[in-house]
Formats: sequence, C-alpha cells, structure tokens
Amino acid sequence: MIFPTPKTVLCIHDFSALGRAGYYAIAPVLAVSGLQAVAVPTVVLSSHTGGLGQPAAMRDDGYGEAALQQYQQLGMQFDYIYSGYLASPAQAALVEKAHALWPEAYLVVDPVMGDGGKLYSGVADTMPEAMRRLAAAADLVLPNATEAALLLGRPYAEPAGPEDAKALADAVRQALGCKNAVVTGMPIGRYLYCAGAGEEAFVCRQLHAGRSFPGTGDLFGAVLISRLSMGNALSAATEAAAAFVADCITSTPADADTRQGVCFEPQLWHLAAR
Ligand code: PXL
Repeated sequence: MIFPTPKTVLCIHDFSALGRAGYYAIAPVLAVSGLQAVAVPTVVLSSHTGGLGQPAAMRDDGYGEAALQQYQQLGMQFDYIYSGYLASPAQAALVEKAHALWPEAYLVVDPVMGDGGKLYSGVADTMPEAMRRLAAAADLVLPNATEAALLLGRPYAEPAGPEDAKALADAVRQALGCKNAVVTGMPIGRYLYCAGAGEEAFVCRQLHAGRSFPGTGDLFGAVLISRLSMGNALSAATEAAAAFVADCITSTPADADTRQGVCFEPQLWHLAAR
C-alpha cells in the first residue's frame, strides 16, 4: 500500500543525549506518528541541564544558518516549524530566519526556559525577552506555567481554578499577539490542567501523578503537532498530548530516577499512525 508523502516538521531543538528531553524525545514521537522530522540542533549536549551535572557541550553557531540555506536551495517545504530549547537568546534569530524562509509553515514556539517558578540552570535572564519577541510571530506558543509568567513579566503564581488557567492562556496570547497559546502543566487540586486560548478557548485535565520529569513538555509538543497534522482541532490535539504524557508518567516505575525522564519508549506504539 502506498501512503501519502509524510508531512515534514523542521525541528529547531537541542540534541541532549541523556535524559529523554529535546530532539531525542521529539523525533521518535513524530516518526511513529507518520511525520518526517528534520533537525536543526541548537546545541549538542551530553545530557539535559536538569540535575544531571554539568553536560559536555558542542556548539557551532554557523551550522544552523548554513543548514537552513541548504534546505532553501533544495526547495524544501516544511509543514511545521517547531522550536524549543535555545542555547542563547541570540539563537532566536535562527527560528526567525526559518520563519522568514518558510512563512507558510505553521510555527510552534515552545519557549523552553524554566519550570517550578525558576529559569533552568544556565538560561540567561535575557531569554524571556528573546522568547517574547519570537513568540509574537507564532501560530502556537506552548509555555508551562513558569514560562507563561516569565513571558508576561509577572511573578509565578499557580492558578486557583480552571477559569484562572483559561485567563492565563488568554493573557499570554494577548500579551504576545500570537495566534494561539496553550499553557501546560498547571496543578489544580487533584489534576494537572492545560488551557488554550486563541481560535478556541478550552481547558483539559488529567489526574496529577504527583511526579514531574524533564522532557515531558517536548513529548507534549510533538504529540500535539502530530495530532494537528492529522486534522484535529487544537483542543483535541492538546487532550491527546496531555493523555500521552500522563500515560508515560504513570507507567514509569516508581523507583525510576526522575532525572532520566519518563520511560516513553514502551508507550510509543499507542501513537502509531495506521
Ligand atoms: O525539556 C526541556 C529541556 C530541553 N532541553 C534541555 C533542557 C530541558 C530541561 O531541563 O535542559 C537542554
């Protein structure tokens, strides 16, 4: 049987070898969902930066620009541009360049900067400003609650209820001027909420497993894009992404080292495009 040509996602993310975050979490999700992932690494790291010590790093700021130029010369088309962890605020220019080259691509910006009310270790305090500018051009922005506060320039505060969560997503969308915003991972009572604003306003919730892991935002974004590419509404794509992440968390052994991320590999088949 012959399938249609896979849709293609230009992924501007970190290559973090250990810890199931960044591109190495995203790529298998996109592939099993029937999408082609083309990587532009922002930095090569031996692990993510969330508590595994000081990772070895390899950077080449000329690489990304040269790669984009080659893809342009080849006449490549991308259905999605999906950005995540940037090695520096200046690297936002790489995503802006990709957006200028492929303005028709649906631009998803995950403003990876922090969690638990703080910036990740090593993230410059000028990153929120760079992400704010970048996110303004996006079709969809995917902050967690900490990143939403950083984008808004507000102190971090957990929403008290679903209406608050919705209002936060709407505040992000309005402050940035982007088309849609989905704010993820907001604990309210026994649940973790996501809230969306833009073309649709919605909340979705999953039982809160009580453990948090690096890389879950990356898995979330990749599942969400794969569901959008299948024609789902943003609310349905968000629901599917949140459910997949919740399944990965609950199926990760209780004694697992949370720094190694969720054990998503045995769950991938649930996403298989058929
Ligand atoms: O999943 C977020 C993420 C992505 N990339 C790197 C990180 C983190 C979170 O800690 O350190 C390098």
